[in-house]
Amino acid sequence: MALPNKPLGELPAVANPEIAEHECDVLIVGGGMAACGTAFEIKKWAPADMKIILVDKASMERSGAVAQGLSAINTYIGENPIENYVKMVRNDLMGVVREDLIYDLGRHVDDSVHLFEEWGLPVWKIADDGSNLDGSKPAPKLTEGGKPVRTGKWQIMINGESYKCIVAEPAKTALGEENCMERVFIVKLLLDKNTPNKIAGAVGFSTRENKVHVFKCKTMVVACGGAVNIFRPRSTGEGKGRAWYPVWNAGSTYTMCAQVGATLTMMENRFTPARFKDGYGPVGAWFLLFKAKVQNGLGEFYANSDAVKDELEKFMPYGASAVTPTCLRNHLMLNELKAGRGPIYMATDVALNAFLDAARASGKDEKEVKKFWKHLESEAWEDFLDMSVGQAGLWAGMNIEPENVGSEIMPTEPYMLGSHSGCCGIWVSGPEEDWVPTIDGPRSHQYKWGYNRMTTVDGLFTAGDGVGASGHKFSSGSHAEGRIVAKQMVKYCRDNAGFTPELKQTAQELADEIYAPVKRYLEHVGKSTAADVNPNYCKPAGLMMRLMKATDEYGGGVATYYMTSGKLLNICLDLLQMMREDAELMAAGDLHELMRAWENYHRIWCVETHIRHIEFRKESRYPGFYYRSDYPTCDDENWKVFVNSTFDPETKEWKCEKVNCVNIIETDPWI
Ligand code: SFD
Ligand code: AMP
Repeated sequence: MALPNKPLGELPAVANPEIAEHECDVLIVGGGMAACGTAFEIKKWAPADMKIILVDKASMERSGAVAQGLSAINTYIGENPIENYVKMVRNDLMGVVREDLIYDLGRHVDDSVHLFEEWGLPVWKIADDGSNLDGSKPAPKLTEGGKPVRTGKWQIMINGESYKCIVAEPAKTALGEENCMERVFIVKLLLDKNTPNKIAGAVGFSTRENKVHVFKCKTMVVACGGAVNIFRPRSTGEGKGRAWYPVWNAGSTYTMCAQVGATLTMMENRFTPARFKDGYGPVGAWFLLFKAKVQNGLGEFYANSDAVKDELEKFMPYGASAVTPTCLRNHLMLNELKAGRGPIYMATDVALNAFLDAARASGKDEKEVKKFWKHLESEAWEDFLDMSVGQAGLWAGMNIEPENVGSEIMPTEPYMLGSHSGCCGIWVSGPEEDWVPTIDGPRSHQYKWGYNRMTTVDGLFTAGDGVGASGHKFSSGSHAEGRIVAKQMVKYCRDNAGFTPELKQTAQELADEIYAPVKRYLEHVGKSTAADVNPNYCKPAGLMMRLMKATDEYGGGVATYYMTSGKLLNICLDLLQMMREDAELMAAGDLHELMRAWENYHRIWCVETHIRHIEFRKESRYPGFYYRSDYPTCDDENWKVFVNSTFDPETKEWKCEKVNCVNIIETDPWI
C-alpha cells in the first residue's frame, strides 16, 4: 500500500534509516503492465503457502508507461496468422530479432486483451452495418464475436484513459493489497552468497518514509520498464520533464540485471519516435485510423515519391517491404529536415476533410454529415485525451483546429525500451519446445535453457521492456509476457524447493550504501551558503544535465541529427567513466532527491551499455534512429547478428560478442 505524501514539501532524509527485512519465495519488481500480468497470473499456479511480494516505486493504479492511459492496444492478433506477426516485427526491427520469443508472445497476447475487456476496458467495435460504435455503445465482447475497430492490421482502438487502473486492480486483488508495496524504489539486486550466478534478493528504499527494505527471495522478475531522460530532451528549461515515454522509468531493469551478470542483447537499438512536436502526442492513430499523410514545409507529400523508394532500398538488404520500417520513416523525415524542407506536418486538415468529402459523396444529408463530422472531430481529440493529455492542452493553448491546419511532427530524443517499436533488453531463454533452435555454447549464445523468459542468471526473470530482441509487444504483449513469467517462476520455485537464499552483505551494510548520498549531504551541507552548491558534493539534477549533454553531443542525440562515430562514441565512454566516478559524490537532502540520485546511477549505467553496443556494431542498422558516419550503411553480410554483452560482477569486466540470429519463420516472402 502506498503511504500518502507529506502535506508540505519533501520528507527530509535522516542519516540512519529504519531497516525492514522481508523473506518471500517470489519477488515481483515493478508494478507496470508486465508486473501486473505476473501478479494476476501467479496465484493460479502457486501453492497457497507460496509467499509473493510486489514492489513498485510508484502507485500501481498510475505507474509506468500506461499511467496516462492509452487510446489503442497495439498488439491484438485476432484473425491474423501468428507467423505474420513475427514477420511484421522482424521487418520493422530491421531483421535482427528473436523469432521464438515473438511467436511465443503472439500465441498468448490475445488472452490478455480478452481479460482487459472482461475487467471493464471499453474496446471499440464495428456494428453489423459497418459503422463505428466506439467503446460507448453496447456490443458483443471480442470473445463473443464482437469485431474490433482496427486501425492497422495489429492495432485496435479503446477508450483507455483508465486502462492502467483497470489492469492494476485485478493484479492487486490476486496478490492481496498487503503483499503490494508501493513507493519503494529498488536500487540493486543481490546474488546468493553460496551459489554463483543465482539470484537471492534485492534492496530498496521507501520514498515516503526513512526506511530501507531488504528482500530475500528464491526467484524474481524485474519489470521496471525502459529508460527515459538518458538523452537531452528537445524541451529543456521550463518544458523539461516533458517526454514521450514515462519519465519515471530510469533504466532500472537493464542496469540492475546487468550488474548481477545478466547478458544484455541489442542494447544498440533505441527508439526515436516521431511525435507531434512539443506535446509528444502519438501518431499511430493519425496515420492508420485517419489515414493522414506527412507533408514537408513546401507542401509536398514526400513519403511516396520514386526518389524515396530508391532511398529506402539502400537500407533494406532483404529487398523493399510493403510497410516501411519505423526507423526508415524517420530517416525520410530527417532527410527533408536536413535539406531545409522542414517543418514536417501531419496533414490532419487534409485527412479530416477527405472523410468529410467522402461522407458528402455517399449521399448523406447535411444534418447527417454534421453529426458524422462532430463524431470524427471528437475522436481526433480523444486520441490525445486518452493517452497524452498534454498534447490536447497544447492544441487548445495554440488555437489549433486540426481540421483547418496540420500539426508539426518531429523525431524526438532517443529512448531505450524493448516492448514498443524498439528491442533493446535482456537475453532470455525462449520456450523449452522442439521448434526453438538448440544452439551449443554458453547461455549467452543459446535460445533456451529450461525456463521461458529467465535471464542468464538463475532464478532471475524479466518481461515487457526488459526482454530484448522482441519488440512490438506493447501494453497487451507486456502483460501477456508477465503472465508467461508467472507460471515459469512457480515452476522454478518448485524445482528449487531446497534453496535457501543467503545474502553476501548484512542489511546494515546495504542500508549504509543506499543512504550514502544522504550521509554526504548531512556531513557537508553547512559548508556553503546555498544547499545546492557545495565543493564537497554534486546534486542529482546537475549530474543528470551533464549526462544528457554527453549523450546528446557524442552519442547521437538530437544535437547531431542522431549522427555519431567511433571517435565520438569513445569520447562519450570516457565522459561516462568520469561521470561514474563523480556520481559517487552525489548528495541527497530528501527522499525525492535520494530517488533522483539512484535513478542517475541507473541511467548512467544503462546508457553506457547503449554506447558500448553502438560502438561494437560497425554498421548503421537503424537509420533514422541513429547513424554511424564511419559505417553509414546496413551491412547484412557481417552484422545480421545479435550483439550481446555481459558484465562480470566479480572481475567488473564487460564482454561484447556477436551471436547468431536464426530465422524460424520463412524468409521468402520476407513480410
Ligand atoms: O501510442 C520500478 N505504449 C503503447 N502500448 C499499446 O498497446 N498501445 C499504445 O497506444 C501505446 N502507445 C504508448 C505506449 C507507452 C507510452 C508511454 C505512450 C504511448 C505515451 C507502450 C506500453 O505502454 C508499454 O509497452 C508497456 O507499458 C511496457 O510494460 P512494462 O511493464 O515493461 O513497463 P511499465 O508499464 O512502464 O512499468 C514499469 C514499472 O516499473 C516501476 N519501476 N519499481 C521499483 N523499483 C524501480 N527501480 C523501478 N523503476 C521503475 C514503475 O513504477 C512501473 O510500475 S503509442 O505510443 O503507441
Ligand atoms: P505510434 O503512435 O507511432 O506509437 O504507433 C502506434 C502503432 O501504429 C504501432 O503499432 C506502430 O507500429 C503503428 N504505426 C504508426 N505509424 C505507422 C505508419 N505510418 N505505418 C504503419 N504503422 C504505423
